[in-house]
Amino acid sequence: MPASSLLPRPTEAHATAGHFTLGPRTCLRIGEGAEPAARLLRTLLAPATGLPLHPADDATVTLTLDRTLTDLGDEGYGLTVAPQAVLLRAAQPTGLLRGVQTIRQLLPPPALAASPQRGVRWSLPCVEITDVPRHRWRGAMLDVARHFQPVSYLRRYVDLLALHKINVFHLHLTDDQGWRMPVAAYPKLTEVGGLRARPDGAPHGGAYTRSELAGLVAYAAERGITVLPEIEMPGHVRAALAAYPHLGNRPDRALDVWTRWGVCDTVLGVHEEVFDFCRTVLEEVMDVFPSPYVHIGGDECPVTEWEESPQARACAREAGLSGPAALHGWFLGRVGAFLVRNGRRPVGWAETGTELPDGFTVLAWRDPAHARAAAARGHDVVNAHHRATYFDYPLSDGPQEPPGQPGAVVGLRDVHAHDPVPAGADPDTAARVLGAQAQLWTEYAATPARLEYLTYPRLCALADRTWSGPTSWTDFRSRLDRHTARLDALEVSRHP
Ligand code: TNX
Repeated sequence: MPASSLLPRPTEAHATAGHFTLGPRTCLRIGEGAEPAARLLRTLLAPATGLPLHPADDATVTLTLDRTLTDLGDEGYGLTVAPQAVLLRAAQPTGLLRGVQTIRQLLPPPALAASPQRGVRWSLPCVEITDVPRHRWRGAMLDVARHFQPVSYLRRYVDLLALHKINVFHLHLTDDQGWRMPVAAYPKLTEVGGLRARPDGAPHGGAYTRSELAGLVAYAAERGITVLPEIEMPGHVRAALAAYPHLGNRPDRALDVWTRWGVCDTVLGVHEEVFDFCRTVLEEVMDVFPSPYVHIGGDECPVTEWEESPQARACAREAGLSGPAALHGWFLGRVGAFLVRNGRRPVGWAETGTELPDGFTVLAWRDPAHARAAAARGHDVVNAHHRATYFDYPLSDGPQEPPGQPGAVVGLRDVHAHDPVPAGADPDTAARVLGAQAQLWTEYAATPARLEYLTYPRLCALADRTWSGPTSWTDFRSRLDRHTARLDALEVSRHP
């Protein structure tokens, strides 16, 4: 496939004459530090091509690190394909992993298939590419709390993210309707909180094992992707309260794992047992997930229970707060400080852009003004504006759309036009915008086929915008038309 079909679009690509063809005798020259990239290239190409790509010192395909190429940053790479040789270079190992995905896209689409493909010439067009991402946070969130997905599917999800050079896989692990991460000290979180009754009595449930999650983290790391874990607090915790009612505001009350969608009134209490719980859970999360960032939710937390609780009101008074509503920021500040003491950076959802404590990285979802406000206060910001990045919203309001999240439509064009830097941002504010991320909430999406239908091709547009910066709609469309052959080879579902 020509370089003009690459998605995301590389920073610079100059096509030259001729082809390089990979065959059974093609070998790899693997520089120091390039072993992970060589392994990934083999892993990705083996199923369809059967090519062994053995190592050899006089090989025609070279993968090498050159730490002096600092302009390439952590993720950039240079790729030269000439008739007799291929050279992939980067300053850092992750850059080589990105370049491997480009090599894969330059091959004919059957190279991406999961089964042996016969009679295909594995040729790459000659080209000179220098490629550096525009934004350093290019994320995709998957909500496995509302509908559980097996870890095998999460691995496929990661594979598809890697193809698009997405680098953050945000796993929404807990919510009112389900708790999916095991915590040794609190076994009922998954035993009780992992299972909910449906209104019709048919149960829905599931939880990961620790080793499945650790395996997923390693799998993602081999593809240059960080798994960002999210544990919701102090709201969106009904599943945890069903398991451990004493963590709430009314310990005498038995609650079920929530069977409805929306914002639930029941939230964590504010007492020391709750902070013990949060620390214990997050210690286990940090053990399993090496991500420098840990997400602790913070969204949609009604304060009615705190207002009605003498204990919460007293806590607010003792902390010198204006009232129970201020416990939200105070709570997140305490837990955030715990993460910071452990060398991690807390992340939270912004409701207004001004309510998260200092030091939080903010996912601004409701309004571009919130992204601006958060950045102006000194927060690092990831733009997750719902009207461009909520892939649970329908793609169109056409009759062919299955019933889904009621809300605004997010069309492919909306995603493509989504600038991570909000309009009107001054240069200081713009510098604090790390990038953008897609959200797939799963109230109305239970099956892998539906998840993929909602994710692609919209994620292609988000990947293009965050890696390449602005591209023209016509250019994007023509690349996407050819990229579709790759998605087809990977059997990405295009029907709900
Ligand atoms: C709002 S955005 C939520 C989620 C829902 C989503 C549905 C955010 C941080 N919270 O709990 O699933 O809307 O679109």
